[in-house]
Amino acid sequence: MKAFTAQTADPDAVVDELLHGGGAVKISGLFTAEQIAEARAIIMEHSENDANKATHFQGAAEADGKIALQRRVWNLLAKGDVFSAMAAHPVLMDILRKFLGTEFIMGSIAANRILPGGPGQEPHVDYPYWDFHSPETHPVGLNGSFPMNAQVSVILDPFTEQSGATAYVPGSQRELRYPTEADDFHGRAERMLGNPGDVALFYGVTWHCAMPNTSDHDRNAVLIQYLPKWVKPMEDMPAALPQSFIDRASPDMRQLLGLNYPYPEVLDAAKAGNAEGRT
Ligand SMILES: O=C(O)CCC(=O)C(=O)O
Ligand SMILES: [Fe+2]
Repeated sequence: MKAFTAQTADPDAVVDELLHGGGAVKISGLFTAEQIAEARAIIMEHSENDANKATHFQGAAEADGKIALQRRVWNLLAKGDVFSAMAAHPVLMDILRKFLGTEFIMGSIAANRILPGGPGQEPHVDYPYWDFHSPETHPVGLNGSFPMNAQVSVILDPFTEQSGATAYVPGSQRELRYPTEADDFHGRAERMLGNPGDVALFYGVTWHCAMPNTSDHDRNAVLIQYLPKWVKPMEDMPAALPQSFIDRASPDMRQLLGLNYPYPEVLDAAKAGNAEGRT
């Protein structure tokens, strides 16, 4: 992964690397050690008591009775203000405005905790392409030439080969499809290695997956999905958050929650008058 810092993460350079380069970059220096420790503690506590949640790309783990070794914590915005600070970090907002359009939204913010012994995931692409194993359910000619997804992983524990750092195939985002046996995903994959506080930012069309955790420690990350304003988000965040959160949300957070773009709307009941057009 090309590596940037909070100071060097030029939006044009990052966007070029996501679309036309490896498909993933590392950015360090965005978060303090205190923020990382707080986020990790909240996730460990929630996932300790509430292990049984919806998850993805874990079919083999479910069949093997190992699904509880990869735990999700959903709806993180409601579980600590530190997660709002992560989602709306100004360096990320600047890059994502270039990549997904100035009015981009957030589709999900969740934790992925892989316990020691956790088996990892199957190689995949992310929402809204995640069911592209059935391409006929998508429009004819759909490809990855413009982005409808960006993924941020905020790394909370050492991401090493042993702990199950995300594997990905650099350059695979240039052709939207699921990898086949002949693509030799595991032979060609590199790893998103990093230290607590680092961010891996990638284009979700890049083939990737969480890998088995053979270390002796938990491997936690905050996974944030960003989308253009008009893609249906994966989590219904406004419905899952208390009204008090929405009432005090910053302008950037309101944008991320999709509140600036009101469709679908009951237009029969909407304010009368011209609502769109250049003049
Ligand atoms: O946690 C990871 O390493 C990757 C998770 C992921 O790709 C997913 O859940 O879609
Ligand atoms: Fe993924």
